[in-house]
Amino acid sequence: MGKRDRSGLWMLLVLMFVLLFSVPVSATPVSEHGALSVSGNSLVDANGRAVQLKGVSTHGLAWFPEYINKEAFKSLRDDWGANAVRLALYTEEYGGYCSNGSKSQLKEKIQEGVRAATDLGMYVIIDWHVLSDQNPNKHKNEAIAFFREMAEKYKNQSNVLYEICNEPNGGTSWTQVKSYAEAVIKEIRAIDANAIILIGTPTWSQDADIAAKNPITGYQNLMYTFHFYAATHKDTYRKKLEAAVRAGLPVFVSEYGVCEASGNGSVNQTEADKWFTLLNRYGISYMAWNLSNKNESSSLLKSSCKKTSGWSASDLSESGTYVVRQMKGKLSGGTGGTSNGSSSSGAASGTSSKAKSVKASKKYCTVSVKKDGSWKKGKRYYTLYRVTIRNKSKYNISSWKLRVKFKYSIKKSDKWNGGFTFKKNYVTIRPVAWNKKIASKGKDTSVGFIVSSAKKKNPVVSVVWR
Ligand code: IDC
Repeated sequence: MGKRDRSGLWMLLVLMFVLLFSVPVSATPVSEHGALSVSGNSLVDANGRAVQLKGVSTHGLAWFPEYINKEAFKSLRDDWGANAVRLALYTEEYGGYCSNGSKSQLKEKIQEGVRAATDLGMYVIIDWHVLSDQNPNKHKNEAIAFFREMAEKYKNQSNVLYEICNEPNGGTSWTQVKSYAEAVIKEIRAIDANAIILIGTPTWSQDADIAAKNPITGYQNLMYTFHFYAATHKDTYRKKLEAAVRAGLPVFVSEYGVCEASGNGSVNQTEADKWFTLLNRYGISYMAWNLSNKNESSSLLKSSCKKTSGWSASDLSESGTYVVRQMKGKLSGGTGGTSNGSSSSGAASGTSSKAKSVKASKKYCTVSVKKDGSWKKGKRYYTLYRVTIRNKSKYNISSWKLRVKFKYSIKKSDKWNGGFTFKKNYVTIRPVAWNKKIASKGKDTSVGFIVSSAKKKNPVVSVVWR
C-alpha cells in the first residue's frame, strides 16, 4: 500500500471515529432523569436530584382525541420545552369513563398517549378526571379496577404517574378523599411499588394545606395536587400552597390556567408570574390546562388553528403564548420574577436515599449572597439579598449554617425562609425545617433578607459556613 493509500485509510478511520462518537445520542427527559421518587417534599430523579416536571394537560380525551399523537407530543417536548404530558380521562361529563363513554376506546386512547410519551422519553400522567361527580368515592370501584389495569400494564415503566382524582369538590371533605385515596393506593401498590401517585385535594384541589395536616401514611412516592387559575386565584391561594409546602407536603400542580377558573374569561399574566415565582422557588412541577383549540381562553391553541402538531408561535392563544414562554423559563413581566430555564432545579429539600448525609461546608457547597434591589427610606439605605446554596457534592446536605459579614453595621428589616440573627455588622442564617436538607447536586434558593445601613455603600465582606 502506498503512502497516499494509507493516509486515505487513516482519514477514513478518523472520519468513522468522529461519526461514531460525535453524533449526539439525544437525551430525553426520561433518559436524563430515570425513575422518579419523592424525598421530603420534593420530586427527585434517579440520581437524587430535584426535578421539576413541566408540561401540558390534554383536554378531555373524548372531546379532543386528535391531539393524542406522537407528533403533537414531540412538538410539546422539542418546541415548547415540556418534559411531561397529562392525559385527562373525565369520569363523567361528555363521553366520560363512568358515564356514557366507551371504556375500551378511552383506554385505547390512553395507551396511544402513553406509548407516544414513552417513545419520546417523556413522563406521562394518567389523570382520573373527577369533576362533576364531585366525590371520588362515587366511582371508587371503577377507579380501582381501572388503576389495577393501568398498573399491571405499566408496572415496568418508569415514566408513568397516576393521578387518582382530579378535583374533589361539592363539599367532599379531606377525610372522604383520604379514605378513597387509601383504597386506590393500596391496589396500585400491590402491583407497582414505586410509581408516583398524585392525590387530589378538596375544593377543586386547592386544600393541599388541609391535606398537609393529616397526610396519608404508610406509602412512599405520594404527592398531593394543588390547582390554580391565575385570573381567579391570587394571594390567599398562594398562601395555602405555601403553607402546605412548608408543612412538608410534596405538592404537584397537575393543572393550572392563566385565565379564570371557568377555563375562560380574562388572562392575568401578572398574577401568573407571581405563581411561577412561587412554584420555581420550591421546584414545584406544573401542567397547563389545556391542549386544544376549543374557543375558550384556557385553550393553548387559537380556535382558528386546525393543526394537531407542529404549531408555530402564531398558532398559540394568549394562554398558549404565556405557557410556552414559561416552560422555556421566561416570565412575562421581566421584573421581580425568578426565571427558571432548566428542567431540574429549585427544590429545597430533596435528598437521595442512597447517598450519605453531611453538613454543609466549603468542601461540599458553594453559596452566593446576591443583591437584588436597594432603596433609600428616611436616612437609611435598604438592600435586599437573595441566598443561593448549591450542593456540588455527591452527598446530601443534612444541615447548614451561614454567616454573612458586612463592612459596616446593619439592622434587620425583613427576612424569609430561615432562622436569622442580626448583630453588629453580620447576619447569621440557619435553615427552617423544609430547607435544611439539600440533595446532592441540588440547590436552595428560598432564603432572603433585607438589611438597612447608615452607609450608602455597605458591601458584603465575607460569607462563611458555621
Ligand atoms: C373545563 C374545560 C371545558 C369543559 C369543562 C367541563 O375547559 O371546555 O367544558 O371543563 O366541565 C378545572 C377542571 C377542568 C376544567 C377547567 C376549566 O379540572 O376539567 O375544564 N377547570 O373550568 N378545574 C378548574 C378549572
